[in-house]
Amino acid sequence: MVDAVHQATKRYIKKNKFVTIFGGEHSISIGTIRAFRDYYTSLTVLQLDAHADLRKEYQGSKCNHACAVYEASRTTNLIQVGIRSMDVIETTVLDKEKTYFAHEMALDDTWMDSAIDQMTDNVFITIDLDVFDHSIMPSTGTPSQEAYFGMKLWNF
Ligand SMILES: [Mn+2]
Repeated sequence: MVDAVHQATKRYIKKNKFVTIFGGEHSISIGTIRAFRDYYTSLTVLQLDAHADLRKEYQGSKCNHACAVYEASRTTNLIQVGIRSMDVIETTVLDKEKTYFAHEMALDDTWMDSAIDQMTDNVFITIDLDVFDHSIMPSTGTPSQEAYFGMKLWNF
């Protein structure tokens, strides 16, 4: 599936389309990011997500949604925003300088300028809807508690 998504995404980039992809879950980003990396040097991946998704492998697969940006963390300029959940193993991969945790974002909005300053000219944005507060987005596959990010983003 990852390879098929990779090839299909490349086809549309080649046609000069503005490629937007909707996945049933986050593993769709693995092949998509590969395709953008094929075309853009110094690619930034901006990930909006409650979860770090930095596991090298999960439940016997490197293509699990829990691994969605592991490869990107090795091959692109990955910036993670809204993170509030991860496994301890992911802290060995996570770049604290480029990770904006929800509980810190709620108290200090300088993260926005800081994140923008870290971006290159070519930015691929991936949004996991569980980054939003449950009150806005209640039916995600792996909901994460703590409502700070949604509250701050939407000024509730
Ligand atoms: Mn998530």
